[in-house]
Amino acid sequence: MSTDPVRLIAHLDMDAFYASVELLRYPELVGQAVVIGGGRRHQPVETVDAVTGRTLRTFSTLRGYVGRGVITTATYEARKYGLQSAMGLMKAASLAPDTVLLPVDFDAYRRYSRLFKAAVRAIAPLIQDNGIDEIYIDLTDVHPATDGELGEPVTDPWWRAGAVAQSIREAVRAATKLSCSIGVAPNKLLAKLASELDKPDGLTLLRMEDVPRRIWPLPPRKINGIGPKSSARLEALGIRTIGELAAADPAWLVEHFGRAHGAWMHEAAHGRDERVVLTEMEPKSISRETTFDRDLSAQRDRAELSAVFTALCEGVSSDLKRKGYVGKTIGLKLRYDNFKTLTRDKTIEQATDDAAVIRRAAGECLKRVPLDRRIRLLGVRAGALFPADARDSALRTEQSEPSLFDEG
Ligand code: DCP
Ligand code: MG
Repeated sequence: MSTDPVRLIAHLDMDAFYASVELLRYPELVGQAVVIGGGRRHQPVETVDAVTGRTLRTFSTLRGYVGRGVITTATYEARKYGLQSAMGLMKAASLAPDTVLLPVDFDAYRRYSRLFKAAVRAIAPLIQDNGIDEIYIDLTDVHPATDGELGEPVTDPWWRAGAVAQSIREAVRAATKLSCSIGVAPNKLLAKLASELDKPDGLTLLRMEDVPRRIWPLPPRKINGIGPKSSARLEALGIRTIGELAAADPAWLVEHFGRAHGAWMHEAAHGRDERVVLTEMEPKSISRETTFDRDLSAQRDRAELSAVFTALCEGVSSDLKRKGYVGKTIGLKLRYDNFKTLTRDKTIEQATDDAAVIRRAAGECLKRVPLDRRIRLLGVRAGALFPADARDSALRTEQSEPSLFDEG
């Protein structure tokens, strides 16, 4: 028996993600077959009813579609007709011509992606970003906000993980009005398989002992890492389920698929996976500084100092924009010719990535330091960072609801 402590890893995947985001702004389409994949010409046409003053929308359908577009995703209603991601729109039109077709709006999907990830992070900070609509979450050391029903601390780690996963689902829904599916398992491989088992809006706990019953009947291609080629190859060799793969002789697999892939497939089929959740830390600050070739005097070299100062602020601004952050504190760093170093910070009203705003705030910091010695180094820093998208959506949410689509 293994004495390794059990890890509890969750995989969260949003349900029919692009389509669900679109349905938030077109609620009249809820319950209908809808695919996302059109271009601008498939934008719904809005007319105002002269009598009632109500806005009516006319939607494009797949009927008569000619072109090379593909489906990015389909609502679950559309999936009943066999429509699915990556299918050509012309083929989809031949299967279900009355399906509504909407254009893609990646900016909206990215905003919702940021929102749901921030909601999860507030509950469980150890997150691995795994694409626009999915993340891995390490729940091993996360405790639910409340204890058991009788108030006693809960010791069963699976109960705990289930409670935390449930609160994550609720937080995602509160932040986005969207549903997701979560699988909780001892590792990433099984968690990803588990999140699909009860989609949509599912929560599945998958213990190691559940693998034969719930995982082994599935086709091998469900395993992340067994692509169409390996899958076809396995099928040709007579292996149609993960269970059959698990029962196959590892040496025989190695013979057909090479040492690394063959051995890995054997482990995967048994639900074994040691990979850790790779969290990416957000940067705490972004800064630029420069050491002058010769020490500068604030009085005599004023023009040169000022030009360098402005360039540093512009550098910080472009770094922020490139990385997609805004900062709420602007800092100044000064080193004198005697190597004494000073810093000053200013918190600004609204987080920014704008060079002129940074320059103004840093200029105010500069007024708060003595300038009677020569200066050896000058630096500008933006701190208290957060993603620029989060600021945008927070601002919009304050104004009105539903607000994520109201772009200026
Ligand atoms: N996507 C895409 N092209 C693909 C697959 C997916 O553009 N071939 C986009 C659209 C999806 C999003 O990525 O909405 C997430 O992919 P998923 O595989 O998670 O699919 P969905 O979230 O749409 O559906 P599900 O409920 O099955 O997760
Ligand atoms: Mg999804």
